[in-house]
Amino acid sequence: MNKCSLAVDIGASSGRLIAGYIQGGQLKLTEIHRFDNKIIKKNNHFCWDLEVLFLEIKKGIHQCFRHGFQPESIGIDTWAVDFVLLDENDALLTDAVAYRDPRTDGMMEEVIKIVSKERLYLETGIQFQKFNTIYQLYYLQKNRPELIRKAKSFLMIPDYLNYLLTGRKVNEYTNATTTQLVNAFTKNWDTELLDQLGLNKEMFQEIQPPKSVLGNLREDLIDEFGFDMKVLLPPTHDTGSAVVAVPELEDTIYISSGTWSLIGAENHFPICVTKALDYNFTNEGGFEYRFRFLKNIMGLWMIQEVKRNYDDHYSFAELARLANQETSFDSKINVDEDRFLKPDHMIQEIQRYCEQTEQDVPETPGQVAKCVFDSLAVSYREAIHQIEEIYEREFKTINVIGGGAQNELLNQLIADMTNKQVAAGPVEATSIGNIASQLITLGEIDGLNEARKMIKDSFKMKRYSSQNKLEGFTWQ
Ligand code: LFR
Repeated sequence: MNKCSLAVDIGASSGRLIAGYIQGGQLKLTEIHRFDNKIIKKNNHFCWDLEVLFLEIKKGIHQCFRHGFQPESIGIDTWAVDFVLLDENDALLTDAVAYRDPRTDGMMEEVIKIVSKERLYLETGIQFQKFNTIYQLYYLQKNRPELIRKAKSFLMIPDYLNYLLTGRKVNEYTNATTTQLVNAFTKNWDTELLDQLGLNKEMFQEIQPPKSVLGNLREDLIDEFGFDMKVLLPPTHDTGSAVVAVPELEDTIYISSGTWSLIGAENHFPICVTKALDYNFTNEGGFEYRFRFLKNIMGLWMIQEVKRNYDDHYSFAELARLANQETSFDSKINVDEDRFLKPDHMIQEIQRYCEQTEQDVPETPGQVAKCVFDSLAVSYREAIHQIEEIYEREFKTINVIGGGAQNELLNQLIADMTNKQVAAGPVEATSIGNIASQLITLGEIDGLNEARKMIKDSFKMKRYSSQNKLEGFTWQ
């Protein structure tokens, strides 16, 4: 049996368990298990199915032996902001309501009447997104105050899955920062803010940073799997893990490209200036207390929904190919409007937008896809301008990481629109960052710089520029 560290990486549309290990000075990956993650309707809300997700994690752990691995450690990351509340017997008080649920409509506006936008931003450094945990909790406080009163534990999704694995309850730091309730300077719960909102402080757990050892598996799980392993904390926010795996940060803006496109740079301190607030940039907590200064752009969610609206009749690769043929179609949408967060029908919403803005309405799948890709690239370009304005300098390269790095059409569009070099990869950045963080914790990699060097050495990157255009495009 080979030793490995196991990354559990669950995104909004799929999850995977990946075994990672070092061989000949390089980081190697073996995919153990992959599964779908779907939003379900429960008690009138869009929710995540945590029971199914935990079963899939267990299924993956069982499959390790079949792949010749005995994991030494495991680390979980997922999307951010969502949570569950537990009562005094550690029973669930709430469903895991998904951040795209409209329950938070209007909540941000109410919260900023109590606490000013400036105060919120200056202390937390976090962007204003209507789905942030703070607005979800405020919704509960307003509509189901008894739940907040009864709650003894507030756990974010990876915290809860970690609790199921170990029986230990903590709030991991990188994910906790996305609540907009953590002070960016003390790196702890902003208790003054909790008081102002009247939130029950007791339910928040101790914040623990990545590289913490959470503990061992629960006894019943050791019996079930036939082995024990260490449960470690990587950055449990997927974007936090992904940015650990950005191989080139010098003069580079990264785009973590998945359901969302997260575009930004890494800093050793939060940038909470007025301009950053105006442009709605966030300062999310990262590995070793670095900060991700970035902006959320609607991302591949748009094309995932388009594909779903066509009843999955076209693959992503086909949609990219068809888009590439529509050379003269030129309508663009503002991808960052809330109307695209969870429209009833994405294609119709895009069409309506074009109609309302008096542009040609996309009719064919190629036109719809072209409109989405072009509009995403325009939004990236604008965010890059804003970053350069705030930093008062230019960045040379854009490093696209994550699943979206496989979208060659979009990579080329980014190069063309920005006139910058685009480096694409690694594709499994989130799992790689998760594993690298575990290997640092276990003492097998000597810190973040070493990890990034090893990652650069171990995974191929593909380069794009506006001068050297590709002929055909692929997108797996
Ligand atoms: C990406 C991501 C983003 C976060 C969004 C909602 O998967 O984690 O970083 O803003 O999902 O949680």
